[in-house]
Amino acid sequence: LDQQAIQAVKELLSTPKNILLTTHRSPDGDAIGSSVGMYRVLKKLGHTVNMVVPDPTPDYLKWMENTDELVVYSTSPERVAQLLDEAEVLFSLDYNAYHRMGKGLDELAANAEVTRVLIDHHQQPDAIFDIAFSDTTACSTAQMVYEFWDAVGELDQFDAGIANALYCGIMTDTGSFRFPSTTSYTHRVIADLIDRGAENVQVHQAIYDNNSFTRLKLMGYTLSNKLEVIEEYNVAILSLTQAELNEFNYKKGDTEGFVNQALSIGGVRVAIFIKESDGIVKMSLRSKGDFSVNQMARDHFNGGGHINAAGGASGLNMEDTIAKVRSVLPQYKAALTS
Ligand SMILES: [Mn+2]
Repeated sequence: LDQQAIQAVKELLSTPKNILLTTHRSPDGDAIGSSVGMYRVLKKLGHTVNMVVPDPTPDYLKWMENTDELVVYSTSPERVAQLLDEAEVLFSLDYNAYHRMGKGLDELAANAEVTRVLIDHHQQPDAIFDIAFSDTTACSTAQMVYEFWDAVGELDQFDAGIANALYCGIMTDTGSFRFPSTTSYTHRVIADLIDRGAENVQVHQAIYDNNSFTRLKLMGYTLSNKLEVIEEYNVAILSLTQAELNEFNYKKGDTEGFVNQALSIGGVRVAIFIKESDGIVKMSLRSKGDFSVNQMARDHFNGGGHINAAGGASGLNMEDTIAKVRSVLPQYKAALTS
């Protein structure tokens, strides 16, 4: 991490501050894990701390400490505006541009009179931050939060609640330590988190052995009826309409991981999951090896992310989105079939 930025943050946190922690829309394990990890350390250091999420935390993450204290912008916009008004320091965790928090909250954040601190691993951070920790090689923001407190010299503040939260962030963003971003350093961080109280078995169970019956039925339906492999390009496509989601009593988070099932097919380089939800067609893109779905999402689907994992939205309906995916594949034929 940038030593100058570490010095600046040490100076900033040397007196008690009113701190607001924020993360991206549709928060995942890394977003919530990083928030909870930061929250608990900062509280122990004597700061006034609040956590804001743009929309509700999915149920599968609610076992984490302090998740009942997350203030949800979509249900409590006035409370969030008040917190932003009172805050002296605004942390952006696991996202690097305010528009990732969605409409309304992005403007509130941009207009707040605060010191802006970034801890994030996504590509191309906005230039709005006063103190920025941006590392696109990091497997997760949670790993960067560990690195941050190590550099600040406060790892001794870590307890089981912090260790579990950061363990969850690293585990979920690395697909359980299997994506290329997983390094020996990641494993050293994980080992230290276990030494500091992370309950690795329980965290795995809480995330992966916690399916609802309807989610498994939806997964079965999707894999049986809505999975298509375009062999010419080594691409797999999955799709679900709002009507299909309704039929299976869809709850937020239920389709988490579906795209990885498609990517697990031997020979498939790219998997794309297209989901219609709240009138918007959203996409999750995943790849194996060095094919950049970040680039594909940026080029064609108003999105982005990482080399092997990205998101986007087409602005079209389901049928046209699938047609658009098919129409852009020839541009990538060399990279998809080499
Ligand atoms: Mn992340």
